[in-house]
Amino acid sequence: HSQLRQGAAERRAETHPLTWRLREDGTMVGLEEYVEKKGYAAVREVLNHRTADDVIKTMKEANVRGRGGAGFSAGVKWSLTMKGPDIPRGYLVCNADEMEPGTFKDRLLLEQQPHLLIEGMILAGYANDSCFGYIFLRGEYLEAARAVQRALDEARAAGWLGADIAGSGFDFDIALHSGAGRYICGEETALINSLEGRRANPRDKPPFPGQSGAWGKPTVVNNVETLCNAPGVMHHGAQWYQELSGELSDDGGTKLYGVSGKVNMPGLWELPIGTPASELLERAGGMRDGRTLKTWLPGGGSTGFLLPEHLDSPLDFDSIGKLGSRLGTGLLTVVNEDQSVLALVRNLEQFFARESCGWCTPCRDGLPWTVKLLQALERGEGEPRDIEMLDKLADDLGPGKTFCAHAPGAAMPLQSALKYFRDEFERGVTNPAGVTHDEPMPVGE
Ligand code: L3W
Repeated sequence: HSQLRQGAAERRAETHPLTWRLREDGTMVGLEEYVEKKGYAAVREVLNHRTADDVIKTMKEANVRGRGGAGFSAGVKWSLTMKGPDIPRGYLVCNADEMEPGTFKDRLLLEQQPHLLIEGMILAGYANDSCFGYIFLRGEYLEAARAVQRALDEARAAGWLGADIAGSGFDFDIALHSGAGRYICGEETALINSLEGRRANPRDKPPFPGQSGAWGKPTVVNNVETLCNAPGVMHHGAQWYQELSGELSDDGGTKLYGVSGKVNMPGLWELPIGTPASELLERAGGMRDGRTLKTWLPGGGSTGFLLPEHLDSPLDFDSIGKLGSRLGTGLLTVVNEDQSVLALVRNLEQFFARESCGWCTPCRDGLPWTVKLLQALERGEGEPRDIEMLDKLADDLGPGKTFCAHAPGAAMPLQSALKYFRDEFERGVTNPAGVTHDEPMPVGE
């Protein structure tokens, strides 16, 4: 298996050298090097010789699933975008507002492979008949902003952006828009509001952005890593992409996986999607200083805790979903035996409470309440009813009760911690009188 995985990653590098393989020295791949490695060849070919429907069909066949965390098929999303002679042309938006706790994959792609992203955006723009593209970048990503801006200038000067790209008659350009550092702006409809200059509250769906998005026009929002898949798929075809993951997963392609926590070598690796978590942990050099793994989050703070016994599971959307968690961003947060899951969950819920836009009641009021109860348990001042209340809150924050996935995301680590580490919560109950924590909790404390 190990050989197979290695082989697939190598094959990608050999057959499509413009691959996003990240560099040891962290430098950016400039235009000259990118073009030397067949960069923008897919754009020239597709824009001149293939139809938008053909691009969408190929993306569907390749089964490129959204790498922002939800795993929705990119090809299906593109096929659902409203387009046609009577429909106004809309926008293609790259969601580069990476702020998920424990997640740092898009930053490295943006810093090192901005031309790959631009090429992916041109292809996506063409497939969706978009008139203009935006890269919505997390405000704190200054190095990424420099790299992306340089690449946009290079691409424009070379005729890969602007009017009549590669003599095809297709006009498309891209602007970089830096956000102001709010997690909720990563939610696609909040992002659209923010882009329009409005307050970043999520919108109710449907209508999905593909029907009515930025300025009421059809808008496709895709994650950085998702868009970086398009040039390879269009250059080599769906089958090539499928073979990269081979028997490991029904999902096609590779995935950027990462590990953080007390391991010997925290980092980021591009591996075939479906690689088991155990192999990733091995690549990270195992636990540091003889520590024992207690639990792990598979893909950011809005996913559910899993146990060491789940390590052999393939890291793909369906396999992790079957375990009651979500693949999310695929960057593992590793927790060792000396760490308190209760404290970790309190920290995450504090983050989610602070980052809530406040639009929906369960999220606005439920998250600070959750933090208050967790803090009381942490201090050892919990009341007997607190754990029951946390169970109820986790349920009330769950899917279907809010406009967006912020509260359901926050519920996942809480619910799974209550399931697997209930003893830690129970140890915090020492206040049978129950009068200490009825005052309101200041959010963001
Ligand atoms: C057309 C339909 N489009 C769904 C589209 C939808 C969206 C995509 C996924 O949350 C999660 C969240 C975070 N017609 C459609 C349709 N779509 N049905 O598919 O939609 P959905 O609702 O499954 O998820 P979402 O609202 O996009 C994403 C979690 O990801 N998360 C956060 C990651 C944050 C980062 C970051 O900081 N960069 O990645 C990580 O797991 O909690 O649960 O485009 O329009 N019928």
